[in-house]
Amino acid sequence: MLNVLNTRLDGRRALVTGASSGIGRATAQGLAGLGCDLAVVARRAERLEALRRELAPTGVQVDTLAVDLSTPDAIARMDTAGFFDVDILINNAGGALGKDAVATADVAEWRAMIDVNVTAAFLVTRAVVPRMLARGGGDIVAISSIAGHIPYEGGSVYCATKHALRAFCTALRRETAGQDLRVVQVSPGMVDTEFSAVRFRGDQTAADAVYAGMTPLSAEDVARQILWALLQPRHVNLDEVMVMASAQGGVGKVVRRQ
Ligand code: 8X3
Repeated sequence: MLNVLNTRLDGRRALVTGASSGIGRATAQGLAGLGCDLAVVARRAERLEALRRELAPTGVQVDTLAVDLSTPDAIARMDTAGFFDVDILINNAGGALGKDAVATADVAEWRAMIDVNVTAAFLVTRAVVPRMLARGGGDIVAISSIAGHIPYEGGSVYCATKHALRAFCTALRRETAGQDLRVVQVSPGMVDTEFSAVRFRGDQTAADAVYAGMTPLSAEDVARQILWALLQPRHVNLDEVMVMASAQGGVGKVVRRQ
């Protein structure tokens, strides 16, 4: 008889970047519910503190560090805080800025996306992997996007960052195969988080229009995929998960209610 997975993550510790909202926050909540201790990172200290208070009843240890991953000392600060000594990394921080064509895009926004979506994700992984290998294994989960599979107009650099993350994770997966280090990529489509409000620079009307007339994924929907991958037996590596709302048939293909 095949049973659904019924395991927990007691005694393990996860580093979650971008944990103050959206997919990162929902994943942190889910991990805590499974008994996993947390090291959570985000820019907004008050949000991290609220998360820590919210998770107190679970009894797990929640260590918080307010840090902007695009700053030069971010990695050193995380190292000093002991945030790289973990069994699980949820590489979630990142986002899209703008939806402009290459000809008119804001170069500062390009740099900001590359700094967090690419450079910080790579550096955090670089810091964690040797420690995981020394401990005998671990799990790296990268929150990518369908934009990492299919580029679209107005998303040149955002899509490029997610393609870069995907290439990096695929190479890491090949390098560490057989060492009990699982590398999982989760690529969501449309998720109703702060993603679009940030992309449209706080224009909530434009952000709401993205999800008008359809039911997008929630942050919890994506977190569930992450937890599912982590709860697999250790010999099972769920390499890539692409997840979209049922109303989204692919990039740019959305069926909206009339
Ligand atoms: C989020 C999905 O389609 O806006 O990464 O790029 S999309």
